[in-house]
Amino acid sequence: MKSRFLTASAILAMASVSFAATAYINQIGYRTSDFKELTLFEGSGNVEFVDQSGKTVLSVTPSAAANWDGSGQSVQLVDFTELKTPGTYTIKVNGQEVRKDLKIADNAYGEVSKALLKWFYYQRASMALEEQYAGKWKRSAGHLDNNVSFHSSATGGSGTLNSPKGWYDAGDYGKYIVNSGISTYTLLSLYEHFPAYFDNLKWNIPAEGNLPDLLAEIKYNLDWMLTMQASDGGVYHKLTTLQFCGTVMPNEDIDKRYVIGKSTTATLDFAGVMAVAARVYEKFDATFAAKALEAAKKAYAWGSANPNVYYNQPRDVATGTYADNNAKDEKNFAAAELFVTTKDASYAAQGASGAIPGWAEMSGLVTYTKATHAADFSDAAAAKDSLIAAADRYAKNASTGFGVPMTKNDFYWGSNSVAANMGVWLLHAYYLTGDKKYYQSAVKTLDYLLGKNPLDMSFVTGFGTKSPMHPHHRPSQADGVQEPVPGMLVGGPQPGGEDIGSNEWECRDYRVNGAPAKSYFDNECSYASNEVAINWNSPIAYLAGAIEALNSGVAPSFAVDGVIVSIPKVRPGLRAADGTPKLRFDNHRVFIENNGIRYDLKGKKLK
Ligand code: 9MR
Ligand code: 9MR
Repeated sequence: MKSRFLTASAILAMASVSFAATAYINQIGYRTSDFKELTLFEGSGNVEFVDQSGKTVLSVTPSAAANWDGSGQSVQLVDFTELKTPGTYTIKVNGQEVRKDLKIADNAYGEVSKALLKWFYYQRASMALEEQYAGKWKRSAGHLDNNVSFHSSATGGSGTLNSPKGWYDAGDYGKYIVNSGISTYTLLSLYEHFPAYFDNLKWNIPAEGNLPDLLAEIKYNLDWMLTMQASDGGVYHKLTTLQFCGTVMPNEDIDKRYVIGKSTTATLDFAGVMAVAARVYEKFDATFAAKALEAAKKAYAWGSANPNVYYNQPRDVATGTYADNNAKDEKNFAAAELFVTTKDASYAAQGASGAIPGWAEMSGLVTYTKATHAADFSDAAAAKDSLIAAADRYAKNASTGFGVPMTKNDFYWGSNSVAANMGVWLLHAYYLTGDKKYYQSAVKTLDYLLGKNPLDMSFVTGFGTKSPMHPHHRPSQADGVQEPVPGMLVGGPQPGGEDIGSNEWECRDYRVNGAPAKSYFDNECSYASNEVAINWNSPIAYLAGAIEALNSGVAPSFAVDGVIVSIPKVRPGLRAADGTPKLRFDNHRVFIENNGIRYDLKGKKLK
C-alpha cells in the first residue's frame, strides 16, 4: 500500500511539473526560412511540434537552463529553425500540450509592420480620421492648432502661431519637437535604407501627391515641425495645453494650447531631421527638400550660437518635459546629417558612441550615420567598431538566458523601445558585416516584443494571442470601441512605479520583486508601463519593416559592403538598352538582375 501511494504521488508530482511548463513564443509567427527560437520555463524532456493532422514533425532537446536577471527565471532555449512548412502548430512538452498557436508564414511580419506604421496616421492632429481609412476608429478632427498662443517661455514669439498637423506624442495630445526628432528620424532612415521596398508598400492612408505612403505619413509631421521654427532659426520646444486634459476624444479637448519654450535640444534635433528630409524628399519634391535644408541650416546656426539653452518647465505647465541638459549629442547628430546632405566641411560631427538611442540620447544615431558613410567620415572605422562592440554584447546576451539582448538594467520607462532600438542596432551591425548572427539576434528582439517574454503576451495592440487591451491612450479609452487602436507598442514592463499611488487615477502596486520584466499592468492607469508613444512605435516599425524588406528580394540602399549608396548610381555601366537592371537582394547577397539573368556587382554573370 505504502509503496503504491508513493508511486502515485510521484507520478502526480511529475505530471504537475510538466503541466506547469510554459513555452514563450512570438505569437505573430516566425518567418518560414528564418532562425526560430522559443523560450521554455519549467519544462522537462523534449519539445515536440505537432501539425494540424496530429503528426509530430519535429522534436527538439532544449538547451541547458540558464537564469535571466530580467525576470529571475531559469529558462531553456529551444531552436526549431528546422520547422520550415508554413502552418499552425501545437507545441507539446514532455508529451503535454502547452500551446496551439505557433504560426509559420512566409511574410510573418507583413501585416504587423504595416499596422505599426499606420498607427502614425491614427495619431494625426488637426484632421478627421475617415471611416474608409480608420474603420471603427474613425473620429472627428481635434486640435486644429491654427491659432496657438505663445507662452512667455517661448522667447521671441508674439501674436499667435498657425501650427497645425503633426502626430500626437503618445497617450496625451501634446506635440513635442524633441520626441518628434528621434521618431521622425527613425522612420526616415527606414525609408532611406529600403527605398525601393517602401516606394511600393501601401497601408490605406490618404494620398499625398506622388509620395509613397511612408513618406506621405512622415511629411504630415514634418509640415508641423517646420511651423515650430522661429524667424531667428531657433525652434520652440513643444505645443501643448498647460495641464494634461482628461480622458476625452481629440475634438473634446478644447483647453487652450500654447507654444512653450525654445531650446537647443529641440532646435538641433529639428536640424538633423530636416537635413535627412532634404535628401530623402529630393527625388519627389525638390521645393520641399530645399525648404527643409534651408530650415536645417538656420536651426543649426541658432543651435551653434546658443549651445546651452536648456528646457526648464515653467511653473504653470505640467505636460511632458523632454528636458535634457546636455545638447552635445544633438549637435553631433545635426552636424553629421547636415554633412551627409551637403558635404560642407563646416558641419563637423564629433565622436560616436555605443549608447542605445533614445529621445535624450542621439549619439548612437551619429554612430549609425558615420559607420554607414565610410567615404564621408574619417572616423567611420571607429564608429563601426563601437557599433559592432555593442552589437556583440547584445548578441551574446541573446544567445543565452531568455534569448533577448536586454538585461535587468534595460527596464526603465519605455523598456520596449529600448528592446526595439537594440534590434535596430543589431540590424545595422548586420548591414555592415553581413554576419547573420546579428540578423538572428534582431529577430529574437522582435520575438520578445511579440510574445517571447515572461508576460507571455504581444506588446502590440491588435496582434497576438494576448495583447494589451487597456493602454493609456486617450482615444482608445474614450472612443467607446472595445478594442484599442491597433498597431500600438506599449511602453512595457519596468519597476519605476511612477504611476502608483492612492489618487483615483493612480495604480495599485503592480511591481514584481526581482522581476523588472514582469512589472507591468495592462490598465489605463499605468502610464509608466502601458502608455504608447511615437518614439516607441518608430523603432519597432523599423525593426519589423526592415526584417520584411530584407527578405523581400528588393535591394536595400546599403547594398555595397553595408555602405549607404544611391541605388541608381550603382554600376551604371550595367544598364542595358533592352531593360533597366534591378538591384536585388536574396539569401543575404546583392546582385543585379537584368532580363532574368543575375550578375554580381562587378557585372559577372552568376549561376
Ligand atoms: O496622460 C499623461 C501621460 O501622457 C504622461 O506620460 C503622464 C506622466 O507625465 O501623465 C499623464 O497624465 C496624468 C497626470 O500626470 C496626472 N493626472 C492624471 C493624468 C492621466 O493619468
Ligand atoms: O518617454 C518619456 C520617459 O523617458 C520619461 O521618463 C517620462 C517622464 O518624464 O516621460 C516620457 O515621455 C512622456 C512625455 O513626457 C509626455 N507624453 C507621454 C510620454 C510617454 O510616456
